[in-house]
Amino acid sequence: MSNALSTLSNVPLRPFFQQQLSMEEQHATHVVRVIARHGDTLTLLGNDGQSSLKLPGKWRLQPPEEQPIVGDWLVMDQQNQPLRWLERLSHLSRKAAGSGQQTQHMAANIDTLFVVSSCNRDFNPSRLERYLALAFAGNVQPVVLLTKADLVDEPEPFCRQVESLHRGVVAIALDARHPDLHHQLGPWIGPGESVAFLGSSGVGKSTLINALLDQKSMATQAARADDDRGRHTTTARAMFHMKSGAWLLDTPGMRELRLGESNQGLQTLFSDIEALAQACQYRDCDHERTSGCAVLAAVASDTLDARRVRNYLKLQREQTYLTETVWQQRDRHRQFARLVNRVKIDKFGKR
Ligand SMILES: Nc1nc2c(ncn2[C@@H]2O[C@H](COP(=O)(O)OP(=O)(O)OP(=O)(O)O)[C@@H](O)[C@H]2O)c(=O)[nH]1
Ligand SMILES: [Zn+2]
Repeated sequence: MSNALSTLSNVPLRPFFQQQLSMEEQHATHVVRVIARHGDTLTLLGNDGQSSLKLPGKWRLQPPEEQPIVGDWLVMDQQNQPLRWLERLSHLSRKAAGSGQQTQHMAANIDTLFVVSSCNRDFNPSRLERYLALAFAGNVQPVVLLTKADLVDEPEPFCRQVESLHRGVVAIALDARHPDLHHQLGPWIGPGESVAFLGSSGVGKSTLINALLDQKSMATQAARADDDRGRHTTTARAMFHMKSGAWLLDTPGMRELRLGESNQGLQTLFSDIEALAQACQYRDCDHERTSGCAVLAAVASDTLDARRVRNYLKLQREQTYLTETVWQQRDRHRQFARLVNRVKIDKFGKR
């Protein structure tokens, strides 16, 4: 099965993962990476190439958050059976579109999330904040790529605006079709790095990805692999080699994400607002109408951007909505119905 395209490109395992292996394990086991998952079947890539593995019973019975996902590193014994997976460096998850409460565990061990927006029509700081929160929630470094820089006179102000959203956020304005792309993204796409792209439709994600991917690796994306019984199966991969030696994680639906359930991302992104809120007069201040609100005072004195506060409150409401249980949701709907009834009675004097 071994061929140059489908091996781990000779990049040594990162120290973060390496140090999780005992001395004994370093001799008696090997690690492989999960590069796709379809139902209970994992596609694995190791130094010997690609293989399939039916999820062992001990894992199948676990809740989804305790099962291996794309990007995980598995420790395999000498019989090629999985022992465990290594602690994750990062973990991107989202709420499944349209399915209410379900969390989808998208990818593990992504180093950089390229958040793609364009300098013109798509540019929207509130949407960018949503993506940044998602990256922070998963412990992934976000890098904002502002495409279509060639279509505006001055792309720099867009970059400054993005960088003002959160300390340390890097924004790069570029033409996605420019041959110099590899150089511009060089710091994040070195050998062994794992990256993913995220952004609205039409901003240039496919253009970027097609330029960066190793096209020969794309051709093998539906590679045939042996499953655990030696049968041949056809598997669609979710991770691809880039020309630079980095890994691209790309699954259908990966490019458009909604917020996950972790509150951590919002806390990181809006830490200044949360710090201010400590000084609000009431602990349950809604930062909208409550008197003695330190956040509103900061907006009034122009030291805090009103748009950011609005987006913070909006994303927080969304989060609350996403994480409430079915029972809490039912309760909220009932309360709302009661409120509507009361208004009707007040207004029309009848039910
Ligand atoms: N002028 C210019 N055009 C660009 C740039 N990036 C992308 N485009 C064009 O914008 C259009 C949309 O680009 P895509 O790469 O298909 O966008 P996408 O984000 O993949 O869109 P979806 O596939 O719908 O998610 C194409 O016609 C690209 O050639 C850029 O930096 N400058
Ligand atoms: Zn307040």
